[in-house]
Amino acid sequence: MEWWREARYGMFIHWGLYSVAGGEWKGKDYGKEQGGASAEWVMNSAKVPGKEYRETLAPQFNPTQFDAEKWVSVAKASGMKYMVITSKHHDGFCLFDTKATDYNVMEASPFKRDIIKELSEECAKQGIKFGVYYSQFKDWYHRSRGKDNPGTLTNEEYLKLVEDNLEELLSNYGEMSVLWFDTGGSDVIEANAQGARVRELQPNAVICSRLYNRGVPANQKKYADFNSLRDRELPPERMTEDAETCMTMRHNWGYDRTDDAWKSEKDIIEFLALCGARGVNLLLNVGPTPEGTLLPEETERLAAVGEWMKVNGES
Ligand code: JFZ
Repeated sequence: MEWWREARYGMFIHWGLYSVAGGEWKGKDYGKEQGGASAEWVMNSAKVPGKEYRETLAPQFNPTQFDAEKWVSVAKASGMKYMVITSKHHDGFCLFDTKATDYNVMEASPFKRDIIKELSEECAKQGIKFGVYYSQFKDWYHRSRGKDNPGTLTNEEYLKLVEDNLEELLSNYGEMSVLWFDTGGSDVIEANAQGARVRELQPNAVICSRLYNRGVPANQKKYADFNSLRDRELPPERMTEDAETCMTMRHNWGYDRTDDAWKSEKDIIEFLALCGARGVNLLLNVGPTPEGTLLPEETERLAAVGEWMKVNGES
């Protein structure tokens, strides 16, 4: 945990097929729904069958402007010490080279570049710790969502997919520093097995407690609200716990074409300072475009934090 405790501030990246949709499906905007659902949830919100979602979006996923060197440099200049990217979000699409499903960037999209490989190598080069978000429970493509959307795999096959994906992510990309599981729901036996595999293959990786759906203790509702940390009264006995919060720069995590709810530079810096004061790491999210770029609104904010960090951050 040593590096992680010192790291304090990292980059979260939500990127995938949903970025192509940009929060819209058939002209309707799904990215504005408050209280959870946002652009990266469009498949679920618009009830899109897996086949249709894939056939519509995967052929369009061709982010030719993607440049790992640029993204990692921007993170580093902002004072960030680690990076976590969605290797597979709830839509099931894999941004890495996997043999376990053909629903991946190499086989299903024209891009045919292993995004996880390029970013992990660049992070190693620039001295930034690298980790992946992996949606181990929700997978609207491979797993059944009811009889209208049966999914491509049985539940047993799905668990095997997770096992195989973890094996690949933990073996093929050098040091994996974070395994950011999300929205737990798996039974404890599955979750234990997945956690144990991480421990075996990458003993130093930090594992997100959402593997067990423990990210948000029910009796700590204030804890759950990313944007109310400033109002949160942390009981003294929790002050020494390892904790991380994540915040996105506007409403959505994934790229959204119309979301203008940008947080100000001041808000972000204040929030980061507050996290620092309370010993909580901040994973600040960007949602890159389908072309593979960060938005100017994002790079401006990251640069502003970088200026502040030069004076106030620890190196
Ligand atoms: C989850 C995802 O569903 C979402 O798409 C995004 O990846 C986000 C980082 O994580 O959404 C959550 C999960 C938990 C809470 C809020 C959003 N929570 O506990 O308040």
